[in-house]
Amino acid sequence: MPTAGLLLAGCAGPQSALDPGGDQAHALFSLFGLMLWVSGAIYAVVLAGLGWALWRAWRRRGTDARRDATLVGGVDARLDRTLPVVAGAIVLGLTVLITGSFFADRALFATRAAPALEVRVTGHQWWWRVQYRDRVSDGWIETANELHLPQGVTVRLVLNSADVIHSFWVPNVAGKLDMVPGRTNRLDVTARRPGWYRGQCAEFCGTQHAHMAFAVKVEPPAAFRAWLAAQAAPAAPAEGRGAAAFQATCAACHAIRGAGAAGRAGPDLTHVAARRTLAAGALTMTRGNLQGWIAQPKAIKPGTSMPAIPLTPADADAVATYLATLR
Ligand code: HEC
Ligand SMILES: [Cu+2]
Repeated sequence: MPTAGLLLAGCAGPQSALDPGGDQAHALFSLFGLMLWVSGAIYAVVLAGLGWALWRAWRRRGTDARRDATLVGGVDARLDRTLPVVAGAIVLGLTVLITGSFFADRALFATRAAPALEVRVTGHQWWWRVQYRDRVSDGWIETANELHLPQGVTVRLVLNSADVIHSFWVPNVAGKLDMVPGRTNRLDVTARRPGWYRGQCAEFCGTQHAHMAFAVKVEPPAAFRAWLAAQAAPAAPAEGRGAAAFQATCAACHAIRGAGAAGRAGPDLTHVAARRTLAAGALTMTRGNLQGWIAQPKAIKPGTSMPAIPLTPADADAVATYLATLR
């Protein structure tokens, strides 16, 4: 069965609704299974009926021409008998599907109490602003393009858009939900299986839509708390050539908490080097890719709102070195 194995291999992986790692994804996966079996059974019955009719016609070819001719105009008594069976089968099939979809929907919106953790995710062309509610300060801890979820905890994602319609989708964890400008949508997710997953904008939002992804990490609550505490901490005080060049040319758009940079037009860079990917999943996070991105963002994401900033080679090098220390 190597072929079947190969085909099924496409179902697993970090971005697959057929490899559920959370409660909501499980509910959708079960519904998918139910629909597949019911439709598969209907398909098999219809094909069998067709085969049977063709076989009968073939067996009787030429013998019963007169009787068949009367059938064309009139209604055969047998049709009267089969019609209720067919109608009953359709009603039964639809009832099973509607019931399944009703319970899947209930499972998706099962949380009644406000979940323990609230995370704001805002879609931008073409990146994600991610903010965790800080219960100590009642403020928000900001990061970008990466979402961490504590395993087994229900998290409420509060979804918004800053420009056009985007859609939030981490297939292994939950179904997708649109992010609509001027409207707040809520998605409760309960991730169960630790690991790295991939989220993706699921609504065409402009030229770089395909480069609007994000990394998702599901981890045990203790590891999650440690990560969040690290994100909440400010960066080390900025000094040196790289930090100075950053202040002069990048701070208008980017924030680095603790280093006096508070721009809001682009992603928060306080702990940028701790992220797994760069520029919303377009590149892996390495010092070399940081430098490449800063030198020519539009070569990597044509149309991106991050401009190419003419820096001297020494400054470009120093800025990349500085950003790579922001862990
Ligand atoms: C006009 C505003 C603007 C300026 C100035 C600007 N950026 Fe950006 N930057 C952005 C935007 C917007 C993005 C998101 C782009 C995307 O992913 O499509 C971004 C993305 C980034 C990222 C990727 C962040 C991540 O989460 O992956 C880095 C790193 C970065 N910029 C560094 C810099 C540096 C260094 C400078 C100065 C040399 C700079 N930027 C100047 C707007 C700006
Ligand atoms: Cu999009």
